[in-house]
Amino acid sequence: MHQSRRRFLKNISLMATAVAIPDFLVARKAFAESPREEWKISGSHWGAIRAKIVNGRIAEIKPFEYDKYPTEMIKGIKGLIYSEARIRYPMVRLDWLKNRHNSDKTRRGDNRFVRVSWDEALDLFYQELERIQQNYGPWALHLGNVGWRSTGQLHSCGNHMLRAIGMHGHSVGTLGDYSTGAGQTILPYVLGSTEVYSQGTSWEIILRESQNIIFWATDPVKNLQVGWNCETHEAYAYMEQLKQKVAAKEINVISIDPVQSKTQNYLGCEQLYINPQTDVAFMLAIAHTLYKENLYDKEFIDVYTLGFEKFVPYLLGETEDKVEKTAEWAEKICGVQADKIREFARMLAGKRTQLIFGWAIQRQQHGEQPYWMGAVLASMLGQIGLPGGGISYAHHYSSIGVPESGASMPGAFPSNIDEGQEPKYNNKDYRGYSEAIPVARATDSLLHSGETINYNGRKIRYAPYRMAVFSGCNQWHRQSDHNKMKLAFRALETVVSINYSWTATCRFSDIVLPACTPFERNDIDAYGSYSNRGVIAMQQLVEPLYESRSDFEIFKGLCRRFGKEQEYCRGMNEMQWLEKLYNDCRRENRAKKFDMPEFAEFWRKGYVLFPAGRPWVRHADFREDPELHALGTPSGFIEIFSQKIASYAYQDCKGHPMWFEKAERSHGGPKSDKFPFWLQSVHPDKRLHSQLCESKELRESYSVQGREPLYMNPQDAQALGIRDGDLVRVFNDRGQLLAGAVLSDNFARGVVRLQEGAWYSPADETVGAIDTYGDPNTLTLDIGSSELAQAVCVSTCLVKVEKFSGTAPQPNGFNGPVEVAR
Ligand SMILES: Nc1nc2c(c(=O)[nH]1)N[C@H]1C(S)=C(S)[C@@H](COP(=O)(O)OP(=O)(O)OC[C@H]3O[C@@H](n4cnc5c(=O)[nH]c(N)nc54)[C@H](O)[C@@H]3O)O[C@H]1N2
Ligand SMILES: Nc1nc2c(c(=O)[nH]1)N[C@H]1C(S)=C(S)[C@@H](COP(=O)(O)OP(=O)(O)OC[C@H]3O[C@@H](n4cnc5c(=O)[nH]c(N)nc54)[C@H](O)[C@@H]3O)O[C@H]1N2
Ligand SMILES: [Mo]
Repeated sequence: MHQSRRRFLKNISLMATAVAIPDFLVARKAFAESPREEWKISGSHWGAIRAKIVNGRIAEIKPFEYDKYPTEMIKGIKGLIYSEARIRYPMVRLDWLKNRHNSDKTRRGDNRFVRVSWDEALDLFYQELERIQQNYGPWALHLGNVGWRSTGQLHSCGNHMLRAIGMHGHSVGTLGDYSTGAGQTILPYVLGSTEVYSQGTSWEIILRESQNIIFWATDPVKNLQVGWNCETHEAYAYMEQLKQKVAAKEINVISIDPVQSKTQNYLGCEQLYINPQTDVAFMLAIAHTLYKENLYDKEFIDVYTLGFEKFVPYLLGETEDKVEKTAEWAEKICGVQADKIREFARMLAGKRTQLIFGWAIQRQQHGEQPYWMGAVLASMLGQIGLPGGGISYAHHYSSIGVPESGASMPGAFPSNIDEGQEPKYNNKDYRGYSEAIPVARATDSLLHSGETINYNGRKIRYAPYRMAVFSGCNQWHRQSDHNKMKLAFRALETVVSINYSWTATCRFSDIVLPACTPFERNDIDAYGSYSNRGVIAMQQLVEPLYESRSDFEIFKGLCRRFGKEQEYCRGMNEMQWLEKLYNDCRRENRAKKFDMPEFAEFWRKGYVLFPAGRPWVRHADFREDPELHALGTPSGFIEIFSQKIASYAYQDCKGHPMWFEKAERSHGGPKSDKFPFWLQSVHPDKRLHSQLCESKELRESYSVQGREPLYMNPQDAQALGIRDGDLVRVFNDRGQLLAGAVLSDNFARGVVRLQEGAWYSPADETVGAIDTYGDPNTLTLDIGSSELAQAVCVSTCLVKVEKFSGTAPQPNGFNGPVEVAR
């Protein structure tokens, strides 16, 4: 038994390749009516594109002509559509098909699946929903939080899952998100809004007025490549101007980062190296200097903020910890010399300074603190609400900083059930369990069912959910600590995944349904997530491949099984929905004097563009009149001290920002003697998370020996006998993976990088199995940021690195399932 199983596992990748069908055989109706050659337009997170279709197949993709700064990622689109990893048919895990919810859960992830018909697959899915609602109730079903589903307002796949399943019954939902969980929880207490998803001061104004721009843990040149809606890339025009101003020494730009980022290299600006996870210590010392040297803006503190006097004693070492937060104190933690800290503080205070934070810095333990302390620093500098001054938390995201046109954007397919309607099962009895869990605590909820945790001023009681449905996300990429997940998933009786690619999430599911890609359906989208630059048509480029269907069709089929198909789609098909969404938008815009042609004309042309909006300064209204434009905080002012947070009496997030030591921290911090490297898992340069990783052509442009690159410092590598291009094993107490070494001076000693979204490819389904491709979440720590936000802590992660010797297992993540007979 054991022997044959070993052999079976060894052959997984070979077998999967053997059943692959050449893709020219599968484009259904490819040669039917379509003309031999035509150009179509579509949109994506990576921008708008023009595609040349020849005989029903995509021959060429080029950027939309309006996009002056297209991303290289569009080179991956063809490879994504025609990838080996495409889900071809509905598939059911072998043992689950035999034994249903009593299956052997330890085998989940062994990748053995049986092909079934659409009818059988949807029947099974539906029967499971019935079983859960009838035998248990809403607490037993969990809908995985929707992630970076493809663009397109009609087919936005999460909405389809939420509406269809919501018509059947209630379930356990999620709170917050992976991106900004700590930031979006703390900032409403401090600045009165989440800030992270708000429009920011226009770049035009920043470029004109700022004397200092501090890029704090942010890499906009890398991260502006993608947008939540169809991306315009307009912000790059300002990056280009900024580069010129750096060269002409007109603006002083400094990047505070342990790594020389793509942005820093592009702008040719200065780097201020800081030890990872230590920014708060550095900030406290800056505040200490400003205070001691009388460089802070007392009037601003007086008029616009609350609680400074409760914060100062902490700064001066007059509270419990008795530690004065001097530059000398901070130097030992953050690695920036004391003199340099003081000099930096003076420089900030003397000029018009714009602080611009990224998000990775709050994806760490106590990730609430750097954002809160950033707001305190900005308050002490007194420039919040001034043109080119103050603080921003999002200028690296979706072209924030490009002014809004003011036009309305098309609405979306509804995610909720229609008013006046009821689900088939309207049971709302959660038996005392919470109706929603903080998104990053999904694994803990399974491992610690029934336990109660603190969260943002209330209690969460983990539901022992038994069934999970994932669509528009890749849970086995985004969630930390995959070995912990392997154990937790054993508590699940049934897991359903809907996707177009055979991700690790599909591999660890029981029922897998093949959606089509956004390029195989018709849709419309906003052009520009914040600029509202226009409306873009997403014309179907090719027919759905294999047996894939749009999420709309899939969930229509599910609703048919409980008599709610008509209610679900309101009796409209794809093109009728598009026309409705477009016409609703056109009507709103007519009232605002924005011209839009009739639908037919729009569809033919493929886009509408609106004129640029007016430049704008964030928080200017609050500065002008703090009473009339009070912030959304309890007091209406910037809260340096929060009575509300203090009243929660949490140990890891108190009444004002503080320095807290981390569970693991490099450069002399806890556990660094055992695991000497800080692993950062930033967002990938040539992917959107795990999307496009399946695109072979694009992947081969950055992978090393077929593995994800591990970036590291050349001296560190030399000390370990590692050369550029070597295979390395990266590991800690939580897991192990293979990666390919890339040596670069951009990385300080003690710092290594694996980009998030590398496809999780465990050698087998057992706990501890080596990841053959290099997903950092094989190694990351799965704890909550604090009792306040309970957000992800992916940046709190130490590892050890060694040169790999021996025979390396082949990367096995990209070949789809191993198809077996029933
Ligand atoms: N270590 C580490 N981990 C991280 C992060 C980090 O910085 N470090 N970042 C976190 C952050 S900020 C985020 S936002 C998350 C991202 O996590 P996710 O949003 O889960 O990541 P994606 O890879 O974009 O997954 C989207 C999935 O949806 C599928 N999909 C796309 N379009 C459709 C569709 O039309 N229909 C269906 N059914 N499926 C579709 C794609 O194929 C893909 O598998 O990762 C988090 N994880
Ligand atoms: N190309 C590309 N762009 C993207 C995405 C993508 O997948 N690919 N995803 C989008 C999404 S969903 C999100 S959430 C955003 C993510 O946006 P962010 O979270 O801001 O981006 P990251 O690239 O993870 O990290 C930004 C910088 O933070 C630095 N950093 C990390 N830890 C620390 C620290 O402790 N101190 C300091 N000072 N610096 C630190 C890193 O070295 C890196 O240069 O990006 C969006 N844009
Ligand atoms: Mo994100």
